[in-house]
Amino acid sequence: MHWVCYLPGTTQAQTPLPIPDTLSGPSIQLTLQEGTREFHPGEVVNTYGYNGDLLGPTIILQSGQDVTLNVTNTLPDLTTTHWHGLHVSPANDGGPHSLIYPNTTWSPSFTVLDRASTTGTTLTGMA
Ligand SMILES: [Cu+2]
Repeated sequence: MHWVCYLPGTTQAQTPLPIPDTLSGPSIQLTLQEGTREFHPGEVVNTYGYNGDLLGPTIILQSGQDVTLNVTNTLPDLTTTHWHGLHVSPANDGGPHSLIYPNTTWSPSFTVLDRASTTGTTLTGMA
């Protein structure tokens, strides 16, 4: 299936929208990786993504479940990942104090305390 974006006053876009995968369960693997993407025909740009060249999967967690998230950094520099919106301890939350060096894996493990919601955004950044 291809998703197509229409903008008012324009013709049909030629590039399908990327729809991220979903992941769930007690052990989740996220791999930060380099990639490329051709947003406009003939213009290939360098990208970063989780488990792909752009964006990352939607993670579905159940309140009360235990989860370990294995975040592997295959980028050429150190980075970090933060579970924006999750109720977790600082050691499991990520951010500037939890750097992930190249070719290493950060594995926070916790019980999900949050009630049902659709909020939360995973953030990453080059340090
Ligand atoms: Cu946050």
